[in-house]
Amino acid sequence: MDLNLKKEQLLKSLQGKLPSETILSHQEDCSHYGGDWTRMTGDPLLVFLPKTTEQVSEILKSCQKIKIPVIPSGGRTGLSGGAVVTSNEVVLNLSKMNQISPVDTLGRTVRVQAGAVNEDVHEHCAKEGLLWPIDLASKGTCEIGGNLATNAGGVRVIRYGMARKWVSGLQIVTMNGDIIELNRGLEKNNTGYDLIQLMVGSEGTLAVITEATLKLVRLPQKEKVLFFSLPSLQAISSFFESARKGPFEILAFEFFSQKCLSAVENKLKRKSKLQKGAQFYVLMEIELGIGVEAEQKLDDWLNSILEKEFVQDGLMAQSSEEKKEVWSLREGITESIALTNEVRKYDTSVAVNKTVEFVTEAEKLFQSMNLLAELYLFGHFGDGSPHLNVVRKDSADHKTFVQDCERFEAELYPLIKKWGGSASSEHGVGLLKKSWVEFSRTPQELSLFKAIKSAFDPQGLLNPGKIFSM
Ligand code: 2HG
Ligand code: ZN
Repeated sequence: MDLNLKKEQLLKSLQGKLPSETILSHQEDCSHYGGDWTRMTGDPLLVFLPKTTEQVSEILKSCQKIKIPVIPSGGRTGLSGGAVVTSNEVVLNLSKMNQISPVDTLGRTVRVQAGAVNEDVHEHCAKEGLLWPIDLASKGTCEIGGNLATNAGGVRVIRYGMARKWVSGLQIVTMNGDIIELNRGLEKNNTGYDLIQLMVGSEGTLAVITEATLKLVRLPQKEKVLFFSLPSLQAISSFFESARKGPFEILAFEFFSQKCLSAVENKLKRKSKLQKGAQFYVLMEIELGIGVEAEQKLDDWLNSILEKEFVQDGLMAQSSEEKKEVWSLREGITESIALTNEVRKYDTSVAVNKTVEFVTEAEKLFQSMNLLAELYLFGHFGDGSPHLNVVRKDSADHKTFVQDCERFEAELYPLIKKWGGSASSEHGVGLLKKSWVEFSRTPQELSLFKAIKSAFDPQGLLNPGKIFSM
């Protein structure tokens, strides 16, 4: 059926069921919702901005009846193209569903709508001394629905794990319009399959998440932010080994190369406060016990560390301003690199104790290929989750850059497989990592994926073509 005809039919079928402000139909309004942070974009047939779960249900029901595919989306900060429109699908954007209920301090949970912004949830819970532990560089824009649909990671995975650990209830709407409550916020419920865990990481291909009950922890009582320069990856590893045994709990252990730091410094027009630079940097955030004794133990540990040859220089942020300053050096990397030139991202993961060997081999591979591109290394060292960003050199045109990246990834993914790693540690598969899923998943797993997809969405209308093709 002709697209315009389908559009008319859909609007007719929803007449009287949705307030007019929840529907965008002009191309200029719609195109804003066609893409995400990958810069890939498409033209949506229509965009829906529902305010209630019932409206989501009506939209999905009508789309199923008329056989119109739907792309669910939220803050659209994804880096794998999971929320990108590819063939004039309808966009169902949940950003207007952003209510946050009062915190349940006894149960240590909070119920939120899918469009609640991650940072707003943090601020809301902090007033009760509580924390939803998923903290990522895009926190000011990304939304809880997307955090759960992609099983977001971020900078505190080393301490708390991924998003899937921090949810005890989900409200979902399936493609046929059914509204289903999963697990009702129970801490314990051993009655068969865990459908919440199936939803988390399904990237909007099985159902649309409309509400979530999030599990909370106490806010860390005494956080310290430390920043070090180190001469090599091996040095980071030795340092990490010592930090693991240190008199504190590690909340974040992030690394980045000198190239990344220079890009951020150029963007921020400010230098890091370390006296001595080096090939690599580590940002470590820790939680310290209460009392003078804990401070003394930290000082002793720091003095012993600064004597070791693997640390070039180090500092501890002395105020909340300084903490923010140090964090901005790490959190600003993605945006700063994007300003330098065209970028391809490789969101890799290997076992934590294999990180150095893997990154060293990947770096060697990159150098041996003499590409007209530069490699920026950074990421979540403490989780075995290094981000490899390949950036075009000015001397290469777009076409050469794409060919170079294709040559590189044809060897990088087998390397990831060799190390038993994953083609996507935390950004999801979306469109960009689709052809590499088989390097991390077996044919048996992929055929189960397809069977599960068919059970939820037999006509294949929900976020079609994402993660895998049917
Ligand atoms: C981060 O760790 C994000 O800052 C983005 O996952 C990583 O830009 C990237 O490759
Ligand atoms: Zn990351």
